[in-house]
Amino acid sequence: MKSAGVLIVISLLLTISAGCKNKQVTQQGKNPVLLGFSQIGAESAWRTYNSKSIRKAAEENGIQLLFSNAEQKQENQIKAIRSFIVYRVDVIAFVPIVQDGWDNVLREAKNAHIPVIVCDRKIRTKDESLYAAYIGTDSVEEGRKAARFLLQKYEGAGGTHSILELRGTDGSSASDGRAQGFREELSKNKAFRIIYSESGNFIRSRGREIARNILDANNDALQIGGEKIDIIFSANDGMTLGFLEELASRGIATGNQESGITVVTVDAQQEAIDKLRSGDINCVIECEPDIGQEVMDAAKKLAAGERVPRLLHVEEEIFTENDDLLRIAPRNY
Ligand code: GYE
Repeated sequence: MKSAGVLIVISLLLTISAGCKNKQVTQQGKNPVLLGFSQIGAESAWRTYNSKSIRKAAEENGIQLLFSNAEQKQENQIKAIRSFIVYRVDVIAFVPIVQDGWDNVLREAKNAHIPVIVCDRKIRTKDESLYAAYIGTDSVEEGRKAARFLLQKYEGAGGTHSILELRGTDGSSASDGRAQGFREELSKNKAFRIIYSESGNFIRSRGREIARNILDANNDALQIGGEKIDIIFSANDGMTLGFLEELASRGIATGNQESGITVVTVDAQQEAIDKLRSGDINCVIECEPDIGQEVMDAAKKLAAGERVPRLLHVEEEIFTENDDLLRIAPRNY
């Protein structure tokens, strides 16, 4: 009688947990951690590799992943997070496409006692209790690194240096942070002036389009209002590569080629490193897309009710024309 009662309770518990979460039960009979992940989309090679990293790490860590692609729309991300809450996942992780506008949905997650990991891009909120941890890059520092490279390169050069900036998605911490850090550090030398800035949304074809429009309007010269551009600072490699394609098609030199325009770019995908090696790009600021393992570590701890560090900035390098470029390990994307 006693054992029958226990059996009923056990099977009831199994039904409830299966009904609530539809979880696969592992061979050991333990429920795997169920992680809802809302990705922005696939705007760049960086992003595609970032998604790969998340999927791979989930698999390697035995984490059941609900992966949702928002196709560049915040409203889709909010919907995805709501469905994760309804599904009663153990942990929610998401890459916020922009910094603002998350409070309501994150409060819903908090009320449902589901911990949230903010990945890759940061959010802006007055209520820090709405998420457990941030894991990813330090975009402001990336912008500072780009500026520091220029301050050094042009030290004692005399004259003024005009800059064209390609921004990523406006309102995102990745783009706004880089722009902020860049200006902050660059303001130390008044010889630098940003004379043109446009958003290409982190998309390669948009980078090319921006170059095409400027060159078409200026008789194939990279100039704005009659003023020649000396430096290009681009918030990601995708836009840089698109922009450089257009310049090359019109015979305009960049990098350390004869009278080349200086190019500084962020991400460090293989194609950008190749262009650094061939001398078409002067400086590449690394941004690490491979954060899957860190996210899974945090998800497992949070699901177990443990605490995790609030802020994890991944380590990132800077590669310049002055380095021994052979030492750069092959990139994964
Ligand atoms: O630099 C860019 C991507 O959020 C840091 O987004 C990320 C940026 C990355 O699409 O290529």
